[in-house]
Amino acid sequence: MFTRIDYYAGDPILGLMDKFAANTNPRKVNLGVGVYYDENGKLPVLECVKEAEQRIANPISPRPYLPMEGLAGHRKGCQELLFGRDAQILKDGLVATIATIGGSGALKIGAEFINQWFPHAKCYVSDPTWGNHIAIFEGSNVEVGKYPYYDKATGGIKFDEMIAFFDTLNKDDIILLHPCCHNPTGVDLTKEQWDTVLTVIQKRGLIPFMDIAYQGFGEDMDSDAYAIRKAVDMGLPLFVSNSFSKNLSLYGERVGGLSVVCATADEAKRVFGQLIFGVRRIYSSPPTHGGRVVDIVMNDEALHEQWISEVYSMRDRIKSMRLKLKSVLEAKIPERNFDYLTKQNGMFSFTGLTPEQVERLQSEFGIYMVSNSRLCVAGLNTSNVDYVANAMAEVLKA
Ligand code: KET
Repeated sequence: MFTRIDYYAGDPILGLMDKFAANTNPRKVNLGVGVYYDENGKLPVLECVKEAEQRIANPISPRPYLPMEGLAGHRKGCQELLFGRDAQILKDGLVATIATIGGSGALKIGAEFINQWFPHAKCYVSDPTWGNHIAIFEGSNVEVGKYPYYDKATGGIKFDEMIAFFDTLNKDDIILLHPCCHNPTGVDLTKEQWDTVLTVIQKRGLIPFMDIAYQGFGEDMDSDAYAIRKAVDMGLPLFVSNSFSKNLSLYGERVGGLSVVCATADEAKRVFGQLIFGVRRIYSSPPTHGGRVVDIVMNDEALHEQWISEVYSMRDRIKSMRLKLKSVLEAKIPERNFDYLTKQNGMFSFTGLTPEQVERLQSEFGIYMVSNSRLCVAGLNTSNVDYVANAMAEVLKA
């Protein structure tokens, strides 16, 4: 019956975790998946999360079905983080927000909505992008195309080409954007460039879909949301998927949100209804635990403040690792330019290593990065950064 079923080649990012676990090299380093490890190489539990967990556990509370849209406090937390606490659109009821199963769940519900209500729209993603963007939209029968983005030659952005490309697209086409900490390149648009991008989007009647999975890891919570808030100021329709996997270190709890900014409160009500109907027919309603943690941390003033400072210390540690990696590589290979390491933002660095060099790092040194040369800087620490830098220098010089 099932012999005609294709074998699955495995996921290029998540598959690395199994390979890493199976490697017996005591010096092995995991720089594959986008996960933040602390200075001791451990996955942290944030202090604000520990406190929220204590409150949830004392007393242990029942587990009812949540509403299809998730907890009100989780949704409010997403909205205030993305649009700002005092945003007028929130007061006016223009935003339909649901709690989702991670950022991935938000993308999936958004893709299903687009397929149903904008069946002729194509979705354009940056070249390159997070591979699952393409899989999720295609999996919802939305046709996916690529727009010019990363410029290999300069390590910057093909900005003029990108703008010219947007200027050829059709009304209602979806433009998937990374508001901060672009995955996989770490190369972000400047504020001025965002303004230009959003102006073309507005002029051609395109719909921005902003996927923000690293808010707080770039500059700060507000600056990282610049593109989102600018689109709102310009009165654009807008989809935003957000993830708490990284900035709350809650990967396995699968918490995120999907927000759709509408022109009127009535539109927002219609969209909200269709989003929760989408949830109902895919997984019915979200789980309780992660939503409760998000609700507590986002809505308790003191815990929220503590959370922000914890995110910023993760951000700063990543930045210090960028500097350290750069200085060792520069000393080893003075003729090569490693400025990209400190110019790029967020968890990732696009190193430009060839697939063969990435493979050598894996087999000879037990160092895992994605085959497209993406290195997760958040997996480095003072104990392994020299080892990684030396290994990189060795494969680069060969
Ligand atoms: N969007 C982006 C841009 C992203 O990098 C990830 C995860 C997600 C959404 C998904 O978020 P989640 O809340 O986990 O559903 N990226 C890392 C993990 C992965 O591939 O799933 C990564 O790129 O390594």
